[in-house]
Amino acid sequence: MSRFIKSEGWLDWCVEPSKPAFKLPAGTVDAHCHIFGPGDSFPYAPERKYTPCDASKEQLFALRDHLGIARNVIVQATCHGVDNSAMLDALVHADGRARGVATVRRDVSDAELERMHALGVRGVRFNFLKRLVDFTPRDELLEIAQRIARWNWHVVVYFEAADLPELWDFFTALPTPVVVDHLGRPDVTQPADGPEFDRFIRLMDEHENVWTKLSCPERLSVSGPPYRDVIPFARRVIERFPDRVLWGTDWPHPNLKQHMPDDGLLVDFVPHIAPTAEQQLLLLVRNPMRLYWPEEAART
Ligand code: 0GY
Repeated sequence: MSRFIKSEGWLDWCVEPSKPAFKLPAGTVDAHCHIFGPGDSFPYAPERKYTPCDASKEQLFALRDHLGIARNVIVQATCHGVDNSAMLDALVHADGRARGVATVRRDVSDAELERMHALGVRGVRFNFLKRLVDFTPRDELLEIAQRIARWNWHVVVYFEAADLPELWDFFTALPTPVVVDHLGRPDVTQPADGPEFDRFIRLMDEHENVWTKLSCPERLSVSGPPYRDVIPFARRVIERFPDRVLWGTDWPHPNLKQHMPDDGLLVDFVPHIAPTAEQQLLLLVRNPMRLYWPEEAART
């Protein structure tokens, strides 16, 4: 029995996902997933906003193999705060098949950044969702971004579409590649060619260092599975920026309220957003390799 009690209404990840009908290309990278604990080995942070069910590295690697994924990018989950040990432990045990995105504060030492780089961390995440994190001053974030640029890391940003105007100047001042989580979380009840999503497209148009993840249809969708209402948004982005998009499962899907997706069906969603073989190769293999394993990408 874990000493941690899950948040009320918590939905656990799907234990028996289906085998996808869509065959992922060889070398596919799941560029957005998390590890939760297990809490007894890697305790959840006191300042966390939710307490999840456990989701261990072994369970993540089993899902990877079941779905036909080759590699993972493990993004530090907010329930672990700035203690990156569960994520780093997963990198250590991944046989080189995982990279990480950490959460740090300005007091992180250069020695710690160096250590994390050696273990496979290639980015930091800045989170702007009030339900997930407390506010961090922009000057602190900018200082972190300037320091991590030295290791050729990038910044992953998570925000809601309605907050983009206020965050625009900060994002466009960042000196690194900037990877936007989950298509910038558009309101999919608005048109994909409407003013709100136009603003996001303009961000990517005007700033060639901005990338995005075509992830989380299950989180963005209002109509529910099979998430058809998300398709026009993802298609608009991949058609315009085919070499700056990533894909990820978002396993173990924190904080979903209505349903838990079958991860096999999330794989089967890929050809709906990336219909051509060329788009699939860029989205699933070439782009994430360029960002997370550039030394290998250069050889292929
Ligand atoms: C996601 C989305 C969420 C949570 C986190 O680190 C996290 O806690 O990222 C969310 O609740 O929307 O990307 O997994």
